[in-house]
Amino acid sequence: MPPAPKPDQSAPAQVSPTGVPFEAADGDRDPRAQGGDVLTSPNGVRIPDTDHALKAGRRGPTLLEDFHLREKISHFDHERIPERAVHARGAGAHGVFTANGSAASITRAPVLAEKGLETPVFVRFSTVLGSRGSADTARDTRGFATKFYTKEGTWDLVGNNMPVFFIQEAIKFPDLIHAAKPSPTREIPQAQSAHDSFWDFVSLHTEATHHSLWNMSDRGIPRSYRMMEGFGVHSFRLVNEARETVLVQFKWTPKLGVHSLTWEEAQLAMGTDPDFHRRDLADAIEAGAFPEWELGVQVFPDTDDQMYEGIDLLDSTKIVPEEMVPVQTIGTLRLTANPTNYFAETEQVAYNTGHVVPGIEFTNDPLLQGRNFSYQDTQLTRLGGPNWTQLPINRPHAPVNDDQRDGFMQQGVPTGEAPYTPNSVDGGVPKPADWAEGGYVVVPRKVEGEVVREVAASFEDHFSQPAMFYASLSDVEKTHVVEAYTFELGKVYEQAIKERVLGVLANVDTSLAELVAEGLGLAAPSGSPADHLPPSPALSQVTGEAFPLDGRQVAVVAGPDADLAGIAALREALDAEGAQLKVLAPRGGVLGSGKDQQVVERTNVTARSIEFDAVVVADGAPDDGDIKATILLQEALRQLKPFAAWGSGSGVLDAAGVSGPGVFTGSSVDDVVTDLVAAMGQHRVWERAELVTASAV
Ligand code: HDD
Repeated sequence: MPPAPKPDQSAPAQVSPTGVPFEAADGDRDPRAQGGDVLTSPNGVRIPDTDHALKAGRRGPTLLEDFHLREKISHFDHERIPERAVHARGAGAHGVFTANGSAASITRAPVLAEKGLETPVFVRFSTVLGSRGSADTARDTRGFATKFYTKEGTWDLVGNNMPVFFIQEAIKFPDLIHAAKPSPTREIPQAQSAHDSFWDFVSLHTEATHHSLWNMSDRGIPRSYRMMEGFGVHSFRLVNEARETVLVQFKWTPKLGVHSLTWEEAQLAMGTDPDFHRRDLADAIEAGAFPEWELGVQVFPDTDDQMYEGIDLLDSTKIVPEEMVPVQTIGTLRLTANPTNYFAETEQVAYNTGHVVPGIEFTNDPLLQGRNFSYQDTQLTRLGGPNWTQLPINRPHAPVNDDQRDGFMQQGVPTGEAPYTPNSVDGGVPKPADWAEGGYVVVPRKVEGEVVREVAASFEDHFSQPAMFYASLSDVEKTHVVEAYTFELGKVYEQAIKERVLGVLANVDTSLAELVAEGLGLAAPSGSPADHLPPSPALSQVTGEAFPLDGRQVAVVAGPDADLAGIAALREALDAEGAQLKVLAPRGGVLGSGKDQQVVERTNVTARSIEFDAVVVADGAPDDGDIKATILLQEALRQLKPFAAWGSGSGVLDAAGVSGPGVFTGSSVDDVVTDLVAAMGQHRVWERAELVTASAV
């Protein structure tokens, strides 16, 4: 028998059986996924008929021999994989991260440090609690997970749109999720925290108070994935070329600002457009309105105690206010392409906090340490085995030569005789890499202490930070927090749980506890609100800053007699701002003819207020009091949306009772469009908030 050929070490470590290198993750089509124009079996055999089974006679029994029938149905039977235990509902997109070079002094990771370096990414946004088919706009934390395909290996930054987490230690995660997921008896409610066991858990684990405040704030119901911040939550350790270390916390800041839905909008969307966020993201990318975020870091000295000005940097229920330590921008993320196939990309993408690259290390945060075990472990079940990093969306863009072999769904055809290191049989490769060769060499750090099941005393402060958060909100945001608690606790059956939550709130803010108690018809408990740091303006979403309108939606109420030239002019003006105009009329079809002709995109039957960021009424729009049109206008009024009307359109607004701040009228489009655009840049007409009844929002 001839000796086995020596492996060619210059060849890619893994090639498919067809010889196609496994580098297709950035979009090259893998011929095994889909190739040629002819229908085939999974085996590649051309199929003449996929609608009729092979039978013994036209009316006779079906034959087991029909391999196409068997394979077609059997594959279908196995099409579903387990959904994620949490974050099951999500939407993803491809993009690019570009470093600006300013992190060069603190990390050796080129993805963050090398000025102008472009790294491909795949980002997945998600809700936490709902099942895969649940509605996007449930009140919940949003996941913001980014896979950086760096040349040094894959780095996963698996964050949320809130900078703090429910719990301080990973060991509590199963309890938290058991309490937050639907009840084990009736399996309700779906995608909701408004139930007994959730509030039971968070009131018994008061470390959850800070996160609950964020969840009950407007952050729990984002307007769009494109308008959310993202946070790495934990402190990470960055290491530079000189092996000096700092601690950092990562933050994504959206270029479009941080904006939310109202609770009424969120609830309506759950019924009328459960895919609201998924659609918004895909539509914006398809329209070329590529969402962007700046990646920033707060940098802290890597001291022995890992505290900053009394704030424990290892406690994931705490933040360091940006006014104390500013966020420094180190790069930009741009999402530029929708997935080609939802399952292959968004469903099969698998993140792992344990995936880091040289220059990025962990801290002792007990939440992070537990996560580093959990993510790898969960993929073994969810994706069926240890080879999940070989799936196209998960494949590293760095060469892989890992001595790992076999396992379910092995897709590579590894070469060589010696899958162990060191070896002499395969020419001594693969061989370990030291620091100079880019090896992941951990910078030594001192650890000492007794083996205990305890946490540091600083972990016991559960109220000062939620108190700071609440104090930092504007009045309208505080009102929303009160309403959210009142709604959620109103759905709780056990009086004792409601009272316990009120007792917790009394340690945060007296008026918050009193207002929620009043809404529930319960006595306000006495408490002692915690001392806290000064309010942090960075925590409020109502800033007065004007943001771009990319991907914003505007309805123009029209009809057969509407001023079509005016609508065309409005569309042009909004296009220039990146916003999209949708014509809304009593019936479908086309309005007018010639160059000003307008296609009706929504009718009074198919449209709902939640779809639009502003509503305009055209001159000549019907003022027949259609109840659906009136409801849309009145909802938009309560939702604090800007309005405009020209010509007779203002009469339609009057008839629906729409007036006051943020309602712009004139005789032509030119008269109103500047004010409309300016008001939309503020997201909502906040001055109207006090004029609409609290019960409506
Ligand atoms: Fe987690 C998924 C974010 C704590 C265990 N988590 C998951 C996803 C995000 C987060 C965004 C979805 C990833 C995707 O889109 O596929 N998780 C967080 C954040 C945490 C956190 C920001 C705290 C700072 N997670 C956490 C703990 C544990 C887990 C403490 C377990 C001890 N998380 C999981 C998981 C998931 C997951 C069960 C489900 C699907 C998956 O991992 O891939 O392993």
